[in-house]
Amino acid sequence: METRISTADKGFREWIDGFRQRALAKGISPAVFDRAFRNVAYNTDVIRRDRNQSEFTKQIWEYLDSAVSRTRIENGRAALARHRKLLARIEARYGVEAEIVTAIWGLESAYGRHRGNTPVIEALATLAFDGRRGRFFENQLIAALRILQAGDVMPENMTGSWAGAMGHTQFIPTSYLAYAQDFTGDGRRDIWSDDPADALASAAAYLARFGWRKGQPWGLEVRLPKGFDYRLAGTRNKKPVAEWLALGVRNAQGHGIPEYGRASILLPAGARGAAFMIFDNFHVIERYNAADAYVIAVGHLADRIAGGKPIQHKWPRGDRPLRHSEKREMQQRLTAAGFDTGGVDGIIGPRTITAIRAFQARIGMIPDGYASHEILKQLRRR
Ligand SMILES: [Ca+2]
Repeated sequence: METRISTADKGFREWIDGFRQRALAKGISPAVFDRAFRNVAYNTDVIRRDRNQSEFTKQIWEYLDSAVSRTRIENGRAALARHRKLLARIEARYGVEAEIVTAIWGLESAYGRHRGNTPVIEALATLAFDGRRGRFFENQLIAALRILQAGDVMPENMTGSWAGAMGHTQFIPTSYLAYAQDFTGDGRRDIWSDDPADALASAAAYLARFGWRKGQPWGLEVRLPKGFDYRLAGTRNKKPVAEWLALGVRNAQGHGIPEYGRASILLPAGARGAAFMIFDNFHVIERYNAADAYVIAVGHLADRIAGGKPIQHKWPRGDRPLRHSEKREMQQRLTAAGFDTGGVDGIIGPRTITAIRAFQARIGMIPDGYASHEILKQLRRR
């Protein structure tokens, strides 16, 4: 064990020497580099966490239970009240609602409580050396060194998650360089310190840059009419609200919906779970994190902080997630049955969803395109 660690450490030292040349060639000064790497060692904890990312993804309801828990809603209301003036000024400057900025803050760091205390240079260097996504992490490491060179933060204060996401709103270094704001006007873009002003402004600037439209919801829960054509669901099919209303779609209380713009219908757990009408702002939040569950959590948390209602529809809580191997098997069986999934990679993308829908339609199931155990069972029977 000791030998293995020292071998990794020796390799890591050699890698740093090589990387130093590449960093200097990209304009990092020797003094900044050497100061930043003064106490850096191969971080086995970072590697352990990188390898431990679970094969199972959480089901959306499990994720929402924790992401939009009672505690997070209450803490969000308190955070919004505590920083009302700041958030109002941020909303006025960037055009992003205070509740949305607060919700991102809540999900990224529990309103600043968990900003991460891993040294960012060490974490990124370890991940870049390790090689799994090495190029990505080396780019992040160069960006982190540029931040130090600009004097925004001292190396010892540049902390974050094990994967290098930093501060109140967990910016990775390249996003920081492109979008971070000095809202306080002291000449530093400080997303690390207790004062969240720069970090919250940075999150708002990021959403504004990707086209956030103030006044448009991220989405809202809807009721679908009996006999709804589930092939209309999915982000590729956008219609004005009026057209959805004409098809019988209503809000969760059974009423009409204002014309907020073009929208699509999202069924994150298939026809048996909640349905949402989502707008362009949904896709803006995706730029922060592309997972549907994350975007719904941000939007729904913002709604709850503002006093909105819980999600009304029940989730199919008995369903356990499909394993990666089961998703591959589903794709293999769909392909063998003549429904093209565009390959077998264990990822349920648009072509697999289209294939599932075609298969569901063939056997008389609701064509919601949802990859469930029932689909796999039906495929195995064939
Ligand atoms: Ca500042």
